[in-house]
Amino acid sequence: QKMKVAVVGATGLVGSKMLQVLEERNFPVSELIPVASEKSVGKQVMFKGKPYAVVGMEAGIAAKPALALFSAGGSTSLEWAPKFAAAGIKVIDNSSAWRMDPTKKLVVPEVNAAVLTKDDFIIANPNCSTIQMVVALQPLHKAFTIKRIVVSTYQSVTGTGKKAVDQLMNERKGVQGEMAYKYPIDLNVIPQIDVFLENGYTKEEMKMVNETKKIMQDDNIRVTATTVRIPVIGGHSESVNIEFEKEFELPNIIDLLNNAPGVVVQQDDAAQLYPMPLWAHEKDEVFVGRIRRDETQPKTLNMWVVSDNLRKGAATNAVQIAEYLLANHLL
Ligand code: 2RA
Repeated sequence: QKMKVAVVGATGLVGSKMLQVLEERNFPVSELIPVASEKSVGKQVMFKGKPYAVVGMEAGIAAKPALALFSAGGSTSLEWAPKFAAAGIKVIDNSSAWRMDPTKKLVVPEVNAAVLTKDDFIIANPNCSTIQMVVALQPLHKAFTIKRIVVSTYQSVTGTGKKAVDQLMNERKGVQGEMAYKYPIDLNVIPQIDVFLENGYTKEEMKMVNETKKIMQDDNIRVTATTVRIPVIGGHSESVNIEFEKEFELPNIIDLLNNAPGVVVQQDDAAQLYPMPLWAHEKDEVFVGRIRRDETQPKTLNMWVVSDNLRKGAATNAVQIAEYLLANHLL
């Protein structure tokens, strides 16, 4: 049955990607309610070939959608997600506001959709760099029990938003425009994503540490992360080193990944085949390659994981959660 769906933050990079994915996956939308901050009210967004006027938060609630997909920042979500939920509207939120709240579910459908119940009215979409990693790790954790993860990321500027893409494109053209970052990003890498914390890690790094344990439902998994911004737009890449409790055989690892939901293995050294953002852009899968034993210690594996951070890292994962709710009569 079709339903009214609100997209809160409809004019942002993730918001517009959610519109695109809702349309591509033919989610049963009877009417779209694009919601944004006052400054965007009145703007128009296109959905299924029809223009829709952007409305404010109150009007978004008054329209009584069944579902609201949020990508409007943490403070807006903290203030408005509870108001949408109180009106009986199911919220799937892309911000970090609710992810580590013990009363809220943090969901990657391929990993832990089963935690969802009819009582969940604010559901958190994990951080993009966490989503792609746990999709690849889940089948391996089930088979060999992960002890420790060392991950370094190479993250697309689209993760920051439109201003960062504009900064990169301006720099490539030799144009001085508004800066999204403290430093130039073209011909550079910036080893800082989000703010620094007391322990010397950034918020982005601690998101990977904490969210991974919650999604995979195993506090024994030790994670250490270094997250880096690079001048790329197609998606996030990650170098992942995993130490398991149990010994593995490489062909078994590759077989498990080949059969894992949402994963595509790209592994053929002779053909120089491996995942790249160039190929992952605008796709929904998590691409895994460079799969090889860490020869410095037993029960340890290296692999390379690439995915489009605006899609599986955000919009597609959120819509897949909505599809799961619908299929299981939770919406
Ligand atoms: C980033 N993962 O890439 C964060 C938020 N999208 O900036």
